Amino acid sequence: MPASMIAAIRPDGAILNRLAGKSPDGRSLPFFGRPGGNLQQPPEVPMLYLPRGLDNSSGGQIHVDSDRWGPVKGKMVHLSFGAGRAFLLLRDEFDGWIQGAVIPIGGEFASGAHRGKFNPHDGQLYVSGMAGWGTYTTDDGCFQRVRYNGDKPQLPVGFHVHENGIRVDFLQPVKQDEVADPDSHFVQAWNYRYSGAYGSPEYSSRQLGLRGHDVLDVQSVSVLPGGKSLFLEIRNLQPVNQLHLLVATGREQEHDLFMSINHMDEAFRGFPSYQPIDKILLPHPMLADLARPVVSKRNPNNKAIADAKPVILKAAKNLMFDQTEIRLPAGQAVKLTFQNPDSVPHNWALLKPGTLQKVGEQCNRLISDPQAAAQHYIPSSSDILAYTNVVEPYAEHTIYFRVPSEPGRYPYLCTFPGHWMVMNGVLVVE
Ligand SMILES: [Cu+2]
Repeated sequence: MPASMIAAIRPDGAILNRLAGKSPDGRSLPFFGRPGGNLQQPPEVPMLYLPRGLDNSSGGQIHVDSDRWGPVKGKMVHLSFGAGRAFLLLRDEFDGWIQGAVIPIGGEFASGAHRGKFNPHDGQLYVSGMAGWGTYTTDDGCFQRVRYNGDKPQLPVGFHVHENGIRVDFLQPVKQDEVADPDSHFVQAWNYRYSGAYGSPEYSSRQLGLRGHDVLDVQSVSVLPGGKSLFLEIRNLQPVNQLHLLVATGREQEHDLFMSINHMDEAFRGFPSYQPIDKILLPHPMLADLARPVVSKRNPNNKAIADAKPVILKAAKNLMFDQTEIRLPAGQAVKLTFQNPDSVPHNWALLKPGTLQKVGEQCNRLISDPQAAAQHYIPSSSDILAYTNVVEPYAEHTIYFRVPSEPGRYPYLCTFPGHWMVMNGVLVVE
């Protein structure tokens, strides 16, 4: 996954956000992962991606079904495990597509926010959290309440994407003279790269391969009849993985919305300065990424050694190897087959004695390296003696190597970022 994401699955089985048209049998389950093996068709597009700076690791979502939270009843709350924050989650669904937007809610949790539930007694939200790897929060655990204090805040509570701009619906009325200046709002867009890699840099949506964000001009802003919705005319809007909309509804009243633009409704005409525009709609950015060839570095351990002793090692559940200790005689030629029956990719690398911590930390830093996938997530280090490729779910890879001639305890690990702390073991050379 290029970034944290929220995917939508309808309870009636209808599949949303399908890039590939109808599935061959018309009813297969939605699939959001990287296609491999015989799954050649593009996966479904997530409802929305979340910028890494906002939520590097997601917790869960909660339907707001409490009357005490009246103004936002019927919406959803999204929790971030990594950032210990909460967001209001809005949805825009039409034509078999759905896209989401999150709005940061104030306050922070003491630990990585995981699960929330509305308490029927006081109608408020209670959140439990814990820490582990990859959270910026401070405490080992937390149990905290998010209370609606009865204020009437100004908040975005809905949105709809058109080819020529975005309608944003607010809780309270907005005044035309307070929103009319296009320069008081800000819109930027960027894409992620959808690939076999874990995480993606942020790329320009206009210039292929260039890193960075694109600022989009706002041509006009109009308050719509009813007084609570405004339309931001953005003529060069295109499907993008991430759009950041900063809407100002008054002095010191700015609202950040982070959304994905998966699908656009036809041009909106219901505002005074409407002008028809002629533009070519770009394809969804994921389609371009799926067409990109993947070039991998050749693994030096692929070369067969005659009379090598076969050894089979498997990935187990919960980021473990099925064997945490393997014993082999010094100098033995080995044919190691690493099998991955797990649902996430893994690999195996053998290290020099005493280097597990050092190499493990290098592995975790690979998360920000766009070339890491092509190098099988193997950091460049002279402490690595042999390694398998990253093995996709339900696949395997066989390598050949010679057991070191020096007896000792040689650690092995999975170098996929975040796995090594538990996914390790030791080769005892006798
Ligand atoms: Cu792993």
